[in-house]
Amino acid sequence: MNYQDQKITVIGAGKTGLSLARYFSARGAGVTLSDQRSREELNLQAMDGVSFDCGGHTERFFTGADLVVASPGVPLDVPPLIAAREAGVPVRGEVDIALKELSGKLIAITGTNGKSTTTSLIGEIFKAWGKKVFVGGNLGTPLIDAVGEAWDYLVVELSSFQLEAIEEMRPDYGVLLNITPDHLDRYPNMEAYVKAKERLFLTMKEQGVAVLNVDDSLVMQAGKWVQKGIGFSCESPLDEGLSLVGEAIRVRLPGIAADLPHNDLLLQGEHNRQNVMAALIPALLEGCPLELAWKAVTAYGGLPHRMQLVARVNEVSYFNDSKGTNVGSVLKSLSGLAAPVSLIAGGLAKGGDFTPLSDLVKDRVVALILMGTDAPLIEDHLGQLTRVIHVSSMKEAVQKAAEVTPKGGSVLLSPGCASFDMFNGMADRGNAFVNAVHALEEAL
Ligand code: UMA
Ligand code: ADP
Repeated sequence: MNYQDQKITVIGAGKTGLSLARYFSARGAGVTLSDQRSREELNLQAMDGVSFDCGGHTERFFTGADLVVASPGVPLDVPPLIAAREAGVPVRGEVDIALKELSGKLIAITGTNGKSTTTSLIGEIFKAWGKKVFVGGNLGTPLIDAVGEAWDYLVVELSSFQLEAIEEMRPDYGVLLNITPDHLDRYPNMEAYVKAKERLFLTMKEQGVAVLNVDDSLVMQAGKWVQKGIGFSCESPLDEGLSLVGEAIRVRLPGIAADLPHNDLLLQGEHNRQNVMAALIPALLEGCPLELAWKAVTAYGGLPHRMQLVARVNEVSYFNDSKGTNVGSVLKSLSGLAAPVSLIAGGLAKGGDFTPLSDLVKDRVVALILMGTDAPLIEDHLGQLTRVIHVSSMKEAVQKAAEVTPKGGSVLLSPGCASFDMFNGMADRGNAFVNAVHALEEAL
């Protein structure tokens, strides 16, 4: 694309914003990188062709630009973006900008939970098949970083935030895993969140295939936008699609009929079987040999910070599920563990309602160890069901858990919240847990 001499403002100087600024300046544009945080706080180094507008957003850089591009974490209704639109300046998202220059089949993955696992699984299958594949998006590497190379496949995790800004994307496959409440601090209500997820399909190519979780009514509602859908289900056997039948994943796709023993998978839990089924569909429809695809998914051990067994100390198992950042994911993770469990939770609840955890907490949780901004809210929703212990650090949380968890039990970090009130992201929080568990081991 030719951006020579264009005035382009990028809002948000995180990973995506920095990549966008580099991308546009390399193409001859005059770039302004704008962030509400100060340059010192952001620790921004000088960049060729890029000027900074930090510590707030100066309106003229938005109203006077030829193009404004928003980072995913910036809501599309913040005043500078409204001002740009009112001045007739186009406001775009990173994904549309990147796709203008990328070739290769596009497999886009979204859902409230399971996106990163499914995206990685699809990447593993296509790599094992010998394809040149970009794996990224919300997973961590901005899609704009894929520009400049020729890819066979682009496997892209998309958040609802990214989907909001998408207008031109034409996925060959759109995978929608599930929709449960999340990000209700950014969206006015659940309906608005569902609408953002539905955008995955609004721009689908006519020949594009939607991969749909048949067991999830909100997913199926969103699927009404598509011409061609292939389902996966844990609840009902499917004549076409992938489904769990007894101990097997039943595969029924054009020209393929097989039953695969799901006990072969390293990934544990029904939710991971859903992720595996969703991942297999695009690969098999693209012609990847079933044996090869199955070998890749059965060898896959999962990403860190998702139900990772850190250690067994004093006959208690410690699980790191720091990526459990909403109530739906805690529900799945806690369901996978037998009583007695000490649950470490808390942080920024994003408008979440914790009461759907009530039955599991009552039956399995011996101690609810709470930290962070929304600890009082979680106590309010669940505190009457079990013992509550308030802590102010991860180290203290793990020490308390070690004191109160009976032998044979588990300690689960699955916060149901974002981490940014106390940590530098979910990985930082997970690492703090892992370190605290290792410190327990060393103290033995
Ligand atoms: N900012 C402003 N003005 C505002 C709001 C924010 O200037 O009005 C600034 C902040 O001060 C900050 C910057 O915007 O400096 C952050 O931008 P960003 O949040 O888009 O951060 P990136 O580092 O670019 O990360 C984004 C995704 N972050 C979010 O969507 C919140 C990353 O997903 C993604 O990996 C990365 O792009 C690459 O694509 C993270 C995430 O938490 C993992 N995603 C959410 C989730 O999975 O639940 C959606
Ligand atoms: P995401 O990228 O959507 O946050 P991850 O694959 O990183 O999803 O998994 C995050 C957490 O969500 C996991 O630790 C697990 O607790 C839960 N989870 C994973 N897959 C699913 C699924 N298909 N349905 C519900 N919960 C899931």
